[in-house]
Amino acid sequence: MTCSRGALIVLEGVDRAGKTTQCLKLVQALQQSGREAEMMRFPDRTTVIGQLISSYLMKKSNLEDHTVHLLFSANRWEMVPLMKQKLEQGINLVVDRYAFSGVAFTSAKPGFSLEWCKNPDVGLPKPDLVMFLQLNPSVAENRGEFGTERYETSFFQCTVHRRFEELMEDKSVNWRVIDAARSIEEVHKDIKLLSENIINFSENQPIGMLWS
Ligand code: DGP
Ligand code: NA
Ligand code: NA
Repeated sequence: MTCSRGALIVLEGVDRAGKTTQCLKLVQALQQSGREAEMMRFPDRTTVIGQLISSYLMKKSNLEDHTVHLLFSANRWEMVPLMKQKLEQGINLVVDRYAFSGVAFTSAKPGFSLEWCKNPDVGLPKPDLVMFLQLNPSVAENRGEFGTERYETSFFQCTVHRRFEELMEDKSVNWRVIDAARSIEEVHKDIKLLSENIINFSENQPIGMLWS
């Protein structure tokens, strides 16, 4: 008998803040405490749209900036039916990046306003909780060499960080800032507690619509 929905929990942050590690640990912890939980990530490089994005990120292809923004958004929209189905089945979804990365990364490019960037993602399932893994971009840089993908430069990441800060001023989204400069276990403890609380809080609430 499933009478309560799962929570939509998103982890955001600049590259190398530890999002993927923390998503995996959270899913594992929730499952160990007897809850249903699954991880998703965006971009999801496995779909046809995701493969276009992946090739762009690996610099194997060039795409016009507006076009690639819309592809990232489409890559989220194409997963919406599955996301809703899982949430309604009572499965908690832990998502590595979402529309906030979408806006922060594109609006870090010259000539792109926050408003324009948000538009294609308006109406996506609204996360019940968005945890921003806060890490100074220069500290992130010290965690090892950047990879060779597009966007992996310190200048670009600093601009992305500022865009995230602008997005976090929007109080219609349930943001929590997590100090990601601490150990993996310390960060995990905070994330787990916040997640358990929101799962209990959301189970009888309808799923909201992002930015609308
Ligand atoms: P990841 O697979 O998490 O390492 O993400 C790949 C890169 O793509 C990373 O630099 C962040 C960036 N990114 C993630 N989502 C979006 C998006 O929606 N739009 C843009 N422009 N970039 C994104
Ligand atoms: Na990356
Ligand atoms: Na990651």
